[in-house]
Amino acid sequence: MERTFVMLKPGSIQRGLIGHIISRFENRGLKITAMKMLQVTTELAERHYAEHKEKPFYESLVGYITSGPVVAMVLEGPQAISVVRKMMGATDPLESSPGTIRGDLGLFTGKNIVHGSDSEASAKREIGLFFSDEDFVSYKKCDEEWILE
Ligand code: IDP
Ligand code: MG
Repeated sequence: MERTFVMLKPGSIQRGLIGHIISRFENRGLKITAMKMLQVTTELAERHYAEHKEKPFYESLVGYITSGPVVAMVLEGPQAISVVRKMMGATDPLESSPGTIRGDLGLFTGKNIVHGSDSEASAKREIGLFFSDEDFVSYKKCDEEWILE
């Protein structure tokens, strides 16, 4: 099974959308294997968004992600990385289809309310930034036989 890193950005928490967004992933059949709420430090934000360091929006991006608590999690499932990216929708909520998380729950790119890894390499790197081995719980969900083939 593939693992991906998902982060509910500060707007999700402030707007009371934690449960709603997590429900979408649960309802899809993805399995949560690690999860925590935390305040992202500037140092962690800079490492997480290192690829965007030269972009004009970098400072506001780091400012937003450190502006309040986030909920970070690892989701597991078949092709979890692309499944989550499709569920999130486009980076710009105005370009995201209705039915996607970003398309249903926001209007501005700088405040799109969820992050998901964009590749296997990013997933591995981002999971490593936020979680250590002991944060993972290994368990079987009783609905797996009704979801997985
Ligand atoms: P992604 O989150 O869909 O992978 P990235 O290009 O990796 O998109 O950008 C990371 C985050 O930076 C986006 O989710 C968004 O919050 C923010 N961002 C990207 N492009 C812009 C922009 O043009 N203006 C403001 N914020 C942006
Ligand atoms: Mg990205």
